Amino acid sequence: MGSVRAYGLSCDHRTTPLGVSGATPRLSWRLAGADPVACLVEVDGLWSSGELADPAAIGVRYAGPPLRPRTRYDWRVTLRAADGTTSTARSWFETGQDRWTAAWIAADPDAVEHVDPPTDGEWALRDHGLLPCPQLRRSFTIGAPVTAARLHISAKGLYEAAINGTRAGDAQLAPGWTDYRHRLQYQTLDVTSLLTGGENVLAVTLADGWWSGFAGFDPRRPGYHYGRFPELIAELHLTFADGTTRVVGTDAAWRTAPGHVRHADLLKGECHDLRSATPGWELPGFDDSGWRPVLVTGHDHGTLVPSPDEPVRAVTRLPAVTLTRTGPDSHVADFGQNLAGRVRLALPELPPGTRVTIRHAETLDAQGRLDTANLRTADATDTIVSAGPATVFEPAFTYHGFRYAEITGLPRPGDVEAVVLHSDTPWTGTFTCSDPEIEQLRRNIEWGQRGNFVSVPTDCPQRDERLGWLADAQVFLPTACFNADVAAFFAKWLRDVRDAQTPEGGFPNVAPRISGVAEEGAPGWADAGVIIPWHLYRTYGDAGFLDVDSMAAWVDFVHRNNPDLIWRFRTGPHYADWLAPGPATPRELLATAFFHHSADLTARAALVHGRIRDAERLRALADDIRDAFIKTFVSATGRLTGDTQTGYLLALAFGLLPGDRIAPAARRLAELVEEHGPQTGFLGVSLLCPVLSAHGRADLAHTLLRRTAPPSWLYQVRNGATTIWERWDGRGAPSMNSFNHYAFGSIGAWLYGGVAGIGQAPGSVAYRELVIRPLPGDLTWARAEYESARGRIAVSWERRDDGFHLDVTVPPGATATVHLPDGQTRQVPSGDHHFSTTEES
Ligand code: RAM
Repeated sequence: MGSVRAYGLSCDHRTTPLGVSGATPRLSWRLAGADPVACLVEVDGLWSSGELADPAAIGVRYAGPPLRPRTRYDWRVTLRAADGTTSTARSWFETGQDRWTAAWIAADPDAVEHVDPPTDGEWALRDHGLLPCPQLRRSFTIGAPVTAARLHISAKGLYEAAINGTRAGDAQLAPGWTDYRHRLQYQTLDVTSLLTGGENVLAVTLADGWWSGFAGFDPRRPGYHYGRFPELIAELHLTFADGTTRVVGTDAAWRTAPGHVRHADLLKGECHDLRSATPGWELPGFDDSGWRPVLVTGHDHGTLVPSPDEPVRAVTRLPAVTLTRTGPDSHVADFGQNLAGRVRLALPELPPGTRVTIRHAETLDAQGRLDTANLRTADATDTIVSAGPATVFEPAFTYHGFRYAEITGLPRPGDVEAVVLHSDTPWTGTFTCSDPEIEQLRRNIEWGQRGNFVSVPTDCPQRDERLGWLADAQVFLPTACFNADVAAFFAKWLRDVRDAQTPEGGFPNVAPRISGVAEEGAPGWADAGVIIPWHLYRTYGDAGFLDVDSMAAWVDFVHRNNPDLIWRFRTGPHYADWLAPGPATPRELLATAFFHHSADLTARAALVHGRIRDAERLRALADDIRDAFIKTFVSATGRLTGDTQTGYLLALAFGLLPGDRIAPAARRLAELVEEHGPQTGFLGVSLLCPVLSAHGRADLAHTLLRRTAPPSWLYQVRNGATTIWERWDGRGAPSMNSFNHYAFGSIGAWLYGGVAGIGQAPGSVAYRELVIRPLPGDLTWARAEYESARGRIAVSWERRDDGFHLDVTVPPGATATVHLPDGQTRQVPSGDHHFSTTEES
């Protein structure tokens, strides 16, 4: 008994979003307190859900009359508890633009001159064809009080906008990366407080970004993936006190000139020459008569969509832990943490023209110098040329993956900080335990997530790659979902994945699609187009993640090309079990296991949407694939062709084995693990500990977790890792040896789900039916807290002399089956529960 309360209200998985699109946004909330007995959702003055059939629901789709564009809607959720008390929680969302009128504008790239001749490296990057970043400005006059102002803005490239000299919004690397041929995101910003009476100035700097800069590793094609130069579109919608409105949009009246940002590129780095600055250009009163008119490049608005995710933000800053002199005017800063972001550097007063260079690296060589061999062609070099006065330098349109930075050109650097950038997904999980090395491993995993969730889930943040590889994301997703609320982040990226789906139904290897990467998806990579939506649905309870047509198109594509149900053809570049240190898992076995898994999950997804006929067809297909798998790869005694760890892991995890061969296969897996340690690559690794523990070998899973010899997780920790390495042992050709690649960090989910024991029953979504099964191994205590889609889940256990003690918090509307280490099972309702047992079995 007691009151109940909704909190964490969100619309389409974001808190108070501006720019919601679609006719039926999803409204959701978390629950605290007692179980609700009634629930009502109202969008003020427009729609009431009526009492929901499920009083403990945590989300509902708006189903009222059409929403108007650019309008704020207040909404609330009212809950009643069994004791009759009610509570109401309120939030709002604002709808996006419906009809753009503004023009696309740009600085004419052919009119941009390099005013300074190249010197010894100052413009070294000119060789790459990088041009100065255009500044664009528009002055306008406001005669009456403004009550609301919204800036809708996007760029082909990157933009940073200011109104009257104050930055509009706090997004970095906006508008973010999508396949710009299909979709270009715009942001909507509340800029009411930035406007004044009289003259106002909207000022924007553009950079190449993913649009026309270097991205990925295609050596044949330096940049220009989507276009040749950056362009801007913006509409400032002003509402005046008398109810009238006015739009100031991008048009031919804008003026442009290059400024102090001489080039900016995601991979190459950024150069500021402060001698070329145009002071006051963002403010009223600036004389822009010497600036050029902009080029109007078009009026195409067809690809513009509101941003559905949290932007990349400069989330935190880390001061240099040490600053070591390496030469008369050079120093190496160590930030103590491998991260993605950039260096912010205080510069003293200097002779004008003094050039200061910042290079970045993940590691140092034996002499304490930067080791940049693994960056490949990513120069990751930022340059500042002083105009004289002291200043603070921070690049705006690039980011690097680094722990160390070498600063050259200063006898003594001022304050040096690393600015950490990532998609600002709200953190939801914490895990601590009695082994400090495992805690360090968990921090490394979390930092891997920070460094690689930068607009898209990337493989790595440092070298000339940083692509949205599907398998990396797929295996890491369960970990990511515990660490943070990644619903909006992945809702956005799944659109990139679907944009990249071929007319034949094929999912890609990377999304957004980009030249230089084999387009046809490999087993385990392309299947992420099915696996990820399914896991998001189960985690967040939003069936909107399940695009059954897209998922089924993938399964049917593989089927069409492999009618005998063994996936041999159209396997793309077949990356197999990428970077597995052990014997190779037979490719057809691995591929067919994923074929089955995709068919199986798509059948379930069809059922969720009530598409019974599709579900039955896909279920029958999944069953047939399983039969073919068994016939082709499974011996009568449960041996698999190839006899590899990943083979057994896939077969056991995806339910591919007949009942009588499950135990022998699990035993064989355990033997292989005991004998060799982990031998999996990217596809097998996320399943290792979960599958071992699901088959009675939690002890062995713990042994793996705490193993320190290579290959192992703690080998990395013992060798000073602060993120997860691309290779188990961190050794390999430098061109393929990233120190911030999260795939092997997929063990993170097992810390929450295995060691702490937070799980859900097979048919449960959004943690409605919790299964709490702590696996203590030989740890003495562990604690996990998880802000799930339903509400707070917490598990804390401790071994003491008098036995095993467990505290569990079950969110409202949920139940839990608690498995104690002594073999006992308890069923409990929502609330806080304590269990003690004297012995363990
Ligand atoms: C590598 C990427 C990625 C992996 C693919 C197959 O270059 O770094 O992690 O998924 O190749």
